[in-house]
Amino acid sequence: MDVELNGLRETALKRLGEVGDTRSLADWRVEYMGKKSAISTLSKQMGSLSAEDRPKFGQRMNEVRQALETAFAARQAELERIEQAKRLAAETIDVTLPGRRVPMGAIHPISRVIRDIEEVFLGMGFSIVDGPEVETDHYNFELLNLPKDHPARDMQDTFYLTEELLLRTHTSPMQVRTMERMRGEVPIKVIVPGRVYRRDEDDATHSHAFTQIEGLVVDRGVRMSDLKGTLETFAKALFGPNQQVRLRPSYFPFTEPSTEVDVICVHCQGDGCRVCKGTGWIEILGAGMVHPRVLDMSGYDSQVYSGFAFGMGPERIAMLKYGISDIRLMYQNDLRFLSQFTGV
Ligand code: FA5
Repeated sequence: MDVELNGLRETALKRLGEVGDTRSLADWRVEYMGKKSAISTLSKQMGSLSAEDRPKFGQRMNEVRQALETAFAARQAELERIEQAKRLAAETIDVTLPGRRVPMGAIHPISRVIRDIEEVFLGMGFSIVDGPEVETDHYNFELLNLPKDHPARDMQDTFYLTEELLLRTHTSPMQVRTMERMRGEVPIKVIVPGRVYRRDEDDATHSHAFTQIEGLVVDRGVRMSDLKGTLETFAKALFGPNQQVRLRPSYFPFTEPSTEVDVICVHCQGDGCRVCKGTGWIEILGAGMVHPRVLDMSGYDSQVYSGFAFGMGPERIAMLKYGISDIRLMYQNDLRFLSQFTGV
């Protein structure tokens, strides 16, 4: 039995030396030290030995077991070291290799202009609010002083969904919705960016779906000079410090007085060119003092409160700012056009 034990030990250690990876090492352990290993079988046979030989053999058996355990642990540590070294070598990163270029997207010129405009008004203490694109006739027209038979309804040809529901033709219904939400509280200072829809023929300067940014300020003692000052600050921030604004009388049913607002033509700096049709000025928005009737209908006593409002088209402003000749370019998603705005 002793001889057998020695032979077993030799074979096990020899095979251990041949084991090349940690997975085969696990197999070795099962084969030479597991429940069904030759050592286990031998130990079960110990019962057949004489009482005198049994402890001696038991001791030998433990020595062999111990020797195999130690050899196993050493081999395991060695193999793990080798495998880790191999893994690290395979994962080596060459930090001197040039990087792969990640194609950069560009912010769409309309989004860019909206963000720029939002920045300017946030800086002046305005907050930004949102409103529904599917609107009621009531908010889009009636509460803006445009009853059903009012001729000025023709100024904005409308997509109706039902008799009462429509796609909003402008962001002005948000004037009323904001005042209703504020329930007579002042001051109100908001801008409302959003999509609007009109049955306009698409051409170089018109789209049937476009963007507007509404502005509304309501408080005690708001005057026309506040409107002009606000728009001047805005125009200088957006187009440069030498910019000026010019107010021309106009008509909107929901403001009184009403005005169209021009800035100095950014192409010729006011000298007169093809873009500004020789006038030196370009119109960028409509504005005015909130009509007393609109204030009263929205829960603000027009004897106590006053306000101004304006509505601008970011597409037209983007065209001016970036020299875009046709509004339709901004809706076609042609990469040759869009990629020009990386880094703008
Ligand atoms: C209005 O829509 C008024 N609600 C603006 C307003 C608000 C006046 C508050 C007074 C007080 P208007 O129809 O002019 O006004 O449109 C405003 C801006 O939207 C225009 O200056 C122009 O920049 C833009 N716009 C109008 N129609 C189109 C169109 N079809 N395509 C692209 N932009 C347009």
